[in-house]
Amino acid sequence: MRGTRSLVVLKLALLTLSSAEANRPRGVSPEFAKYYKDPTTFTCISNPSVHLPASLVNDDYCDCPDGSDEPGTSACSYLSPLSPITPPDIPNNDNINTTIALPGFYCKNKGHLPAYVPFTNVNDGVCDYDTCCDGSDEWAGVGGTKCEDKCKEIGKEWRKNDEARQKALGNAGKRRKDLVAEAGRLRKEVEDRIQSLTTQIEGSEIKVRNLEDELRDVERREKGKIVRGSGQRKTSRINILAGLARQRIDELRDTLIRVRQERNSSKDRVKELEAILSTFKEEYNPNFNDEGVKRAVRSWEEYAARDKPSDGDAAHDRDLDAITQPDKENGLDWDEWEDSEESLDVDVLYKFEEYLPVPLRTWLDQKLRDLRIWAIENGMLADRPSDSGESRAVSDARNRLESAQKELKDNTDSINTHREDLAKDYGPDDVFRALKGQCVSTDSGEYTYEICFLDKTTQKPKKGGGDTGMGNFVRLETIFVDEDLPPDGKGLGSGQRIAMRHENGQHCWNGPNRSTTVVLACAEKEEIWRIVEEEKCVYRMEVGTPAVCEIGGGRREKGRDEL
Ligand code: MAN
Repeated sequence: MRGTRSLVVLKLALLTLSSAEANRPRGVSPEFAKYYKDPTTFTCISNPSVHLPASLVNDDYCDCPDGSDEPGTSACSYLSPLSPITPPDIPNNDNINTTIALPGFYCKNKGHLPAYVPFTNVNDGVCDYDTCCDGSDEWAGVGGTKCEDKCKEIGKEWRKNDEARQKALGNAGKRRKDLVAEAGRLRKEVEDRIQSLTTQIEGSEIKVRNLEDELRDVERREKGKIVRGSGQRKTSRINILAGLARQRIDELRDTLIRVRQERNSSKDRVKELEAILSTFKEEYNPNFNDEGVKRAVRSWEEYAARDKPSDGDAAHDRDLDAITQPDKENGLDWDEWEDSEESLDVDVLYKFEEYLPVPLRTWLDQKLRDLRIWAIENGMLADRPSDSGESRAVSDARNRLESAQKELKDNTDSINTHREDLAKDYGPDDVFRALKGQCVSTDSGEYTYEICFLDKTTQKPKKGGGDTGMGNFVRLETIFVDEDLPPDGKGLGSGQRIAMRHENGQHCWNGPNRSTTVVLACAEKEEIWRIVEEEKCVYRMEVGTPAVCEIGGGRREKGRDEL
């Protein structure tokens, strides 16, 4: 069989033939029957000024410039064929005479779908069953060719496959609906997040403004505090005492730990020696009259008979364990005592206030602070020297402000990212949003290839070794493809297709950065069909997905509506 190469096939509704149509000349379709009605004269379809006797129709000689007098032979097949897909828009223009007026030889294909066969295939000695299942294209029996009518079985098989295709298409359509619904849900999630971030940002902005005010106030208030002497932070006697005590206790603890370790190791040695001596006593031979040995055994027996000191007091040991724990675990926080500022802000200047009634004391206190601030701000009094570091109150207020500012920045960054995401092209109905980050892979040659949708394509060597980036997703494109659809339907077919462009993959030695165009077509599920390295490090992946069904991914076999 000649396959689907350059065959002209039209899917037509089964028409009830009128008797006039039944009598039309060989190779004429119902669509063109009207031009062949006159039993005496034939007028060339595209060249109406040329009239011929009707007997010259199908006489195997090309008389009309548009070949319309030979609908059932190959006599005019040297003329340029009409576009197989565009329906014939026949121009009434005698100058256009090199294009054939008819789409091809019409096979009725009873029991299957009628179709046109190119005129070059008529009586060429080959049965074109894939388009002309009734074998009528070989009516002359050239070289003894006989093409029996196979439309019944071919039609049956086609209908079976068509049913499966329709079912697959139905499933794919359902899957696409689910994907669109999921994409809608994800979009809504982003919109909701933007909404809540907007509210949070408003709150954060107010918080930052308040904390800025607070910091200013605290700084101002702190300036009002009179600083002793040079202004350097002074350490009180209690702080010094706490520091010394801590140092001393640390020394004692370290010593205790060391002494316990030494004691334990001595205990172990004594045990070992006792074991040696008791074995010695058991095993020595008393028949040898060695005075030295006998004396030693006696001494050992006396030693062993004496009261042994108890083998350590477990409770005492536990106490020692507890004592040697860090002070914090014993409830003693030295930092508290060493850093205590309790007495720092008490200034001699204020001491007399203690003898005043409270309201008066408060008023006076405020006045003194204001006076001090005024003096500092007007250069009459020195501010806290910068090397004094800021007070805890100021640094606390600054920390609060900084963390609110950070929260505001994080929320602003996040809202911007979400807004950019909403503006991105996720394809028709936003459908690819639902596939984002989903990965599929397949083996091809020495590699496994992977696509993670809207993310990247990767080449992974099967024999181990590092993965190679084949490009990161940059945009969606629309491209035109024109390919034969394989029998299993896993291919691009012909027509406009959505493609995903991936660029800036790993650099190719002596070549460009790797890039991949992923061309999509309708399928029941996501799957990679084919990978081709079109040029060095320039890849093309053919991928099926329900996401593109019904929207320019529905596959059309060359000249035939497939889905
Ligand atoms: C690797 C693979 C190939 C590529 C060469 C180029 O082997 O990425 O696809 O052609 O590198 O050097």
